[in-house]
Amino acid sequence: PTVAVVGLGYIGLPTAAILASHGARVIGVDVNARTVEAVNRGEVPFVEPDLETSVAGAVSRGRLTASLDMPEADVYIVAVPTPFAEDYRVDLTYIDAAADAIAPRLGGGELVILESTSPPGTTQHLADRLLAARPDLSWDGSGGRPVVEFAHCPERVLPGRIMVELVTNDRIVGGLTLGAAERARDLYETFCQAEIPLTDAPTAELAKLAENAFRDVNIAFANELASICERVGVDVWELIELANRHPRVNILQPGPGVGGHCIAVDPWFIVSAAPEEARLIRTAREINDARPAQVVEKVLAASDHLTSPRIAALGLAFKADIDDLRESPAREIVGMLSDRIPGGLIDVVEPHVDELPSELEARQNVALRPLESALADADLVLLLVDHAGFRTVVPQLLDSRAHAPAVVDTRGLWREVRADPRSSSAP
Ligand code: SAJ
Repeated sequence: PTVAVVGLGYIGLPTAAILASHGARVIGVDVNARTVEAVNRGEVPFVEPDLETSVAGAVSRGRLTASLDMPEADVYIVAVPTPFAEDYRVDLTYIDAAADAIAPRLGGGELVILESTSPPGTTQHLADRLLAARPDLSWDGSGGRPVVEFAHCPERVLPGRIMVELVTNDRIVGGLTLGAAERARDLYETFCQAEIPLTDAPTAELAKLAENAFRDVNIAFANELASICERVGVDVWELIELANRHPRVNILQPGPGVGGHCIAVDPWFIVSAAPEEARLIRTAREINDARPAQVVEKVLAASDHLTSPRIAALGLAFKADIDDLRESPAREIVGMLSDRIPGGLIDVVEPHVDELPSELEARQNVALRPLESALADADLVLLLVDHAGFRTVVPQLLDSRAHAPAVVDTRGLWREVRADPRSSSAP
């Protein structure tokens, strides 16, 4: 089939590449001309292991092209952002724009798949909008199949492991009709080696949100334990390691907060769909959102004996070994520290980016620096992201210094460093 993948971001581009390498002819559509040009050169505009090889191969074999214009296709996969608006309700602007661009291209018989993470009812909303624009293609309900079919097939891949998890993760498919679900399953089966259970669209929508809310609640539990441990003087990392020796206990890791564009966002879609009922899910969000400010207080306490402290802030990405800065707690912490310590300096070390995001770049007391020189000048070392490159290198570099700086390790990466009485564990 010819598949149009609408939105060439972290999900759309890997999906386009993997479909193209499994027999489909794929046209990737994006509103960003630089993205379209990069893909047509076989390049990838962000860091994701093995993605570039896959894209370059599909482009060179003529299976994958990118375009600013919506093509005619047999299947449309919508993988556009679903951010939230001010009141935590979903912002459907991008989905609506995709629907409006697809509508004039339809000839009848197409399958439209929504992959974007969405609140219950969004697939129906997409169908309603498309068919309102094309009443000639609406199903009159008089038996047979609707002319255009709709399904929700939420992505659930982990950034950093996308090309593996596209193949190995089970995939939920929810159709507005059974026929739509079956057609979507047949397409995903071309590359997905795991199981693909079928359900209805609202169940698939809520299942995806529940998965990310589950993780958020469990991270909030770990973060709450970290605060409790701090209060009673217990090492939270050791505590979790010991508790997890129980065969039915698996506590996640505390940290500086929850970032990324999924786990920090999706639970709110559940809260806004059922505000009275979603009490635990809302509280978990609030606990995780409170973490960055707690880290800032901890850093201030550890540096209050210094008039103009120089801080090496290690990591800006939202988690280890990726270059994605979206909703990153590290970024928020650096911004808050810059406000709270106007006389100090914050040297940010982020080996995965070449420049600071604009809101940090604009600040006089924040700079992007190489690891070695940032550590050499630091009064305080603040570990924000557990990038592999920081694990052993930083303790070695710190050991080589005549005067050891204070250490605030928000990820528990350097347990051996914390043997130093001036250093401290997670806040
Ligand atoms: N984090 C912790 N402690 C932990 C685990 C994570 O503080 O023990 C933090 C991370 O540092 C990061 C945030 O949580 O800031 C989220 O990271 P993550 O690795 O848990 O998840 P994402 O956002 O990269 O990807 C999630 C995944 N969802 C689940 O594991 C249920 C992925 O499978 C989804 O496809 C993705 O969201 C998505 O797109 O929805």
